[in-house]
Amino acid sequence: SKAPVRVAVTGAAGQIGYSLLFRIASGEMLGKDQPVILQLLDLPQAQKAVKGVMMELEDCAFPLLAGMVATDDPNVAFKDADYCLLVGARPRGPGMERADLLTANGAIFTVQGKAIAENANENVKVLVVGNPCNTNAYIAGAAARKVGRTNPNNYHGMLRLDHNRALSQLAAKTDRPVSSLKKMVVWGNHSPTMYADYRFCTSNGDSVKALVNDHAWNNDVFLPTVGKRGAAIIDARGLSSAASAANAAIDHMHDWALGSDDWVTMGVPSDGSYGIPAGVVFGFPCECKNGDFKIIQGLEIDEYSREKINKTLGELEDERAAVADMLK
Ligand code: NAX
Repeated sequence: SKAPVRVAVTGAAGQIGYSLLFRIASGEMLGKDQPVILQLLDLPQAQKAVKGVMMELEDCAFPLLAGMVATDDPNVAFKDADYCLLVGARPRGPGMERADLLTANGAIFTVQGKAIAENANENVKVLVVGNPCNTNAYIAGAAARKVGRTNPNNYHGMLRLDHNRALSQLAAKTDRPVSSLKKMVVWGNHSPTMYADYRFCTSNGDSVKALVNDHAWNNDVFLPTVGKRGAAIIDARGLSSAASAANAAIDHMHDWALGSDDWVTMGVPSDGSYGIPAGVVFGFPCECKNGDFKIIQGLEIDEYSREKINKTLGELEDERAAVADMLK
């Protein structure tokens, strides 16, 4: 049987953690033949709650769960980690401006990026879920780059929830099963500015754009629905998306580790593709094979799409400028 791999999860006592950990331990992320050791990071005041989650994990008697560690020390949590899911982040408090949120999280993700680069497996794969996730991933990657050792391209932000939300909306609109939809992409930031783009999407070989054939629906219904879905969930549930966010994190890591037979949206550091400045963590269409990913090249960007892409890029450039001093 396979040797266990180490999966570090931050924010382990939080609501996404409560959905995520059980699915990792049951083998849904890395395969039903892959034992895992969970390394759980949370703040000192959350350690008791983490212990409670660990008790429940024990009570599941998961055959693949080969060990667990709880800690408030990033150097311990990321030690020899093969996968890191950075879920814990500073939420926006009352009276907190966007810039304050960026710098508060900047402080967390510089520390964690450095701790990962110093302690984790050299081939570590990192996914940032905690918001603002693109910029947090950019910060962690920049801190890691200073250390060296790990691959800066392996610091990702999570766009997969937006991707999955878009697929479900399109399935409903076209009356086709989600499983028939291929080649979806969400460009840009995980925020209402993201651009969910189904121009290349097919369903059993049919063009989804042709099936929908409704530009007004795209512009006035589809994009706002996907972009504001997080707020709609908070409004309905009184809490932010948790199980669906955990599901998207599982999907992202699963496909990255084990391969995808379709395009998947990943927030990855730009290599300059599609005119996105190098280093910006941006939602791109990707393909995964042999534990690696690559950005799909050569897609046509029409005028409408360029405008949408520029808008979400502008927001990311502003975020990047707001944290630039912290990364010197
Ligand atoms: P919770 O508030 O339930 O849990 C967060 C946990 O993180 C808490 O246990 C807290 O103690 C811990 N934490 C805070 N700072 C930490 C640090 N420096 N190191 C380790 N742990 C720390 O939030 P939850 O609902 O689980 O959401 C977590 C994050 O996911 C938030 O930033 C949220 O905005 C983000 N989301 C991202 C999504 C995405 O698609 N990228 C969607 C869902 C979600 O909104």
